[in-house]
Amino acid sequence: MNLRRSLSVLVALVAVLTMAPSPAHAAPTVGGTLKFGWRGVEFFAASGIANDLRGFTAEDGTLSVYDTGRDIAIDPDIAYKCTKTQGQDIIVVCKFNAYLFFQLGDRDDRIQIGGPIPVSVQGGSGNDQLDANGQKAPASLYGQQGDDRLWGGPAGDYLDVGAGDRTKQSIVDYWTGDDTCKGAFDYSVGCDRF
Ligand SMILES: [Ca+2]
Ligand SMILES: [Ca+2]
Repeated sequence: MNLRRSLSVLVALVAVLTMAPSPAHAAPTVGGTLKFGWRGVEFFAASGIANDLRGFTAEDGTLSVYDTGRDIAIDPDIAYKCTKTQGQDIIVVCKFNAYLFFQLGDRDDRIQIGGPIPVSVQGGSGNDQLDANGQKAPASLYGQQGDDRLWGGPAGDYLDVGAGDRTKQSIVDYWTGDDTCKGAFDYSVGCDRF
């Protein structure tokens, strides 16, 4: 074996040895990032993701967020207030007496929110389903672009489907709160103001 051939074999061997082993389970995609901003604890979706989110709050200021089947990045500034548990879903729990805000970004997203702390959601582009049936405190839901469907909760909510095909957008609130409904829609239940 000449020197050139030996070197090429060595290079090939090093390349094989330094290749990352393929994990049994690929790391889940990151669905978005949690950070602290002027609206409270804010979730910003990563682009290109059809998010399937849950956001729950408790009386003691505990905020729990997960994006089904995905990971959530935590801004280093609030990492000391948050823990991440990895069960069937990766759940981020932050002890933070603040409002919760979600920006779902592009694609067709879904979110369910619930609890005693006010929550605000911006659906972004795509046909989104924003569900505040579990809320006790007021919800502010903005469908934004696309054809969106909103569900209010028991408090007085602000429900804005935004622009879109009014035959495909809807606002439904089966509760008694004093609800404001905005945007282009033909079908609604429980709106008190327009
Ligand atoms: Ca999204
Ligand atoms: Ca939308």
